[in-house]
Amino acid sequence: MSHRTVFPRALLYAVLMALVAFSVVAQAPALIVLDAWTRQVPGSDVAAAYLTLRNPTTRPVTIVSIESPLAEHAMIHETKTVGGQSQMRPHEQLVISPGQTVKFEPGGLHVMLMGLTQPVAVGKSFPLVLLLADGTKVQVAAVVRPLSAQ
Ligand SMILES: [Cu+2]
Repeated sequence: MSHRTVFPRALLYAVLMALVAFSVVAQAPALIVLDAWTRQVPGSDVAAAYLTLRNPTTRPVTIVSIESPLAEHAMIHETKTVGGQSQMRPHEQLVISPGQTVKFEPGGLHVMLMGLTQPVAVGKSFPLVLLLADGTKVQVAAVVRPLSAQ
């Protein structure tokens, strides 16, 4: 067998393996995101978003950052009551254990959206992008609910 016939076969094999790898990744999401929403706060340029994260894999999943085209800056915050006072603190990295579900909800973990670039009407949604430690980006649509939503 000459070198000329071997090379294209190797290339074809590499392309096929890449396609197989891609389809495996597409079938097994690294992170399941459910029920993403935010409260509309008229006149405010900050908002908190909530969601539920589930790790369906057998490895820990680490969220390193969150972004949204709607906000100049987004980060994970945690509300804690210290000495009877409610305080918010940045929560740097969030590690979700295999099989674990983490709920962001009012009074606890939330996505802090700062510098909102445009108002979003109740009932509409906007993208939130979660960046994982392995470089994967997970995009979800967060629904805007009225100020009274719990
Ligand atoms: Cu906050």
